[in-house]
Amino acid sequence: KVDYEQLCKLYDDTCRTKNVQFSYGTAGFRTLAKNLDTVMFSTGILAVLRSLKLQGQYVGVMITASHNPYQDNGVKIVEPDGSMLLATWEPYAMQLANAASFATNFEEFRVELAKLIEHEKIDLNTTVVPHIVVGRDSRESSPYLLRCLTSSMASVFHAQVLDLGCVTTPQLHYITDLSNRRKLEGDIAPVATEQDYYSFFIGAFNELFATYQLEKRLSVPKLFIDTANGIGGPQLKKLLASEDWDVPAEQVEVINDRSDVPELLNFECGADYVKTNQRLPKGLSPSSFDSLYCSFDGDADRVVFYYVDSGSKFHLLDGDKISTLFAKFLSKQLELAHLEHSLKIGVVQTAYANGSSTAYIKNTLHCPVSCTKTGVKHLHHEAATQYDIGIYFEANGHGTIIFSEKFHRTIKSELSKSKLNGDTLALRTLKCFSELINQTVGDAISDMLAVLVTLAILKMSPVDWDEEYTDLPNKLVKCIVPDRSIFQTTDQERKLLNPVGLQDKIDLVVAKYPMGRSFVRASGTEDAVRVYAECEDSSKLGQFCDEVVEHVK
Ligand code: NG1
Ligand code: ZN
Repeated sequence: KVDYEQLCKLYDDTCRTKNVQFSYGTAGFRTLAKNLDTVMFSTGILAVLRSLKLQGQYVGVMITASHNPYQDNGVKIVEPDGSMLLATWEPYAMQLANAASFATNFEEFRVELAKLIEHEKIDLNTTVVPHIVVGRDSRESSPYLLRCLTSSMASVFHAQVLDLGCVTTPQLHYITDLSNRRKLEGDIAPVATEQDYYSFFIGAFNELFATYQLEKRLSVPKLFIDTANGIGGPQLKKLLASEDWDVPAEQVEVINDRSDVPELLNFECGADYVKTNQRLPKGLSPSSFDSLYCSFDGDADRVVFYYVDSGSKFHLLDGDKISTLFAKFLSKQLELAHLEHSLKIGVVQTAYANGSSTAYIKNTLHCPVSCTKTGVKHLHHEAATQYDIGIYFEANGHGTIIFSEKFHRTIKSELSKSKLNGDTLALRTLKCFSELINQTVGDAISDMLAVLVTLAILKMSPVDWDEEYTDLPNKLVKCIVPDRSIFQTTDQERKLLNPVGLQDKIDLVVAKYPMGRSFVRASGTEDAVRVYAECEDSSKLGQFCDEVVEHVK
């Protein structure tokens, strides 16, 4: 029985931010932390309703604002299988937050809540116990926001709440999924832990080295990992401290790991900074030219790699480079296992992928490529529905690989035939590799391990990796306009429908530049329009981009 008296009290105590319009975007709710109390309160209730709707399965809730500055925070809901909140529930999240924000008293809020419960036919008088998993990144505001989020869960809705404390976003996704799988299998103590996460991924990593009888060393003398002074730092260190992790300690150095100093979060470091500015983060000077570097973002769901050549030139190995490396490696394994005709491998990109990467995948790797709209959920869906091995990455480093049910069935059955020939090595590689990947969501730690092991097996240096293809010079700029909602697109955001006539003008500009490509779309996360341009000649790129921007303004 729901205790509405208690809910009223919590509503009055918690919802201090009033008359602010909230929207649940691609990254959930995200704004200044001091304005999030009301949203946390309503999101906590929504997560419980989602769990009730799904017969009490674990629903995840993550408190994070990823690569945003330290003053921000945010929250998003995760489905029982570790994927993002079902699209049809996003409007509910918004309605409930705005109901709490604009209601003049609890009764008004309760009316809106009742409508939602009625609409989704949720039975609050059930014996089903809702289960919730919560996690937060390292932000200073998170413990308070966590209380706003969870206060009603047990006291009003009798939910069981598993608090993971500080974890990365992908850990929360992974643990939510694993807890449900165990619950489904009838495990009496289904709750998965952080420790499960470390042991599974290290296990798969070690097994791949063992499969190839490789000495357990990275293929580069040293790897520097910039953790953006976020939660990736302490979590990565737990992995490195684990008993089973036996890469020589001197090969790995974690930098920008001051998650205990709030203001340093994402400040002049991290994946977003490195990708946007195409330069080394704070705290790194190019000491050795044969080192490999990588940067996570603040909640460790993105990673980009880079190195510095002997002429001190910075080279970025971004999401496109990561997906092409995986595509090269996994296509080869499929061929070696003679499965290239029975299992379909493909790469999913957005319009922001460099044109050279797309050409390389099609023409050199002979692998299918799809393009979707920006936003991980679009890429994830395409990868999961179109391919048996669906590799997807946004250029900014967010991505993963999804292996289909058919993939697992096929590998298992082929392995059971236990042919003692060359196929077995490829089959074991494919199996272990699928276990090294966090298939619920892009994961900096898991993606990093997968890159390291791939480089080691292929005996590739960062330079070899980079030289597979050369990026076209490219530029991404933000343009502030009076109303970004008028910018409507088609063809996976590659063409504008509105404002009428603008696309024709852009096409005329593009035609002037060899290998030119440019597109314009409204950002989903910022009040701005983004203009992307790439062309063959780097000395003309600035002018090219400016010309498009002039038409947009
Ligand atoms: P918007 O603001 O819609 O361009 C940005 C990133 C996306 C994605 C989302 C979610 C670019 C150009 N856009 O989206 O790739 O990561 O944020 O955080 O990097
Ligand atoms: Zn992130």
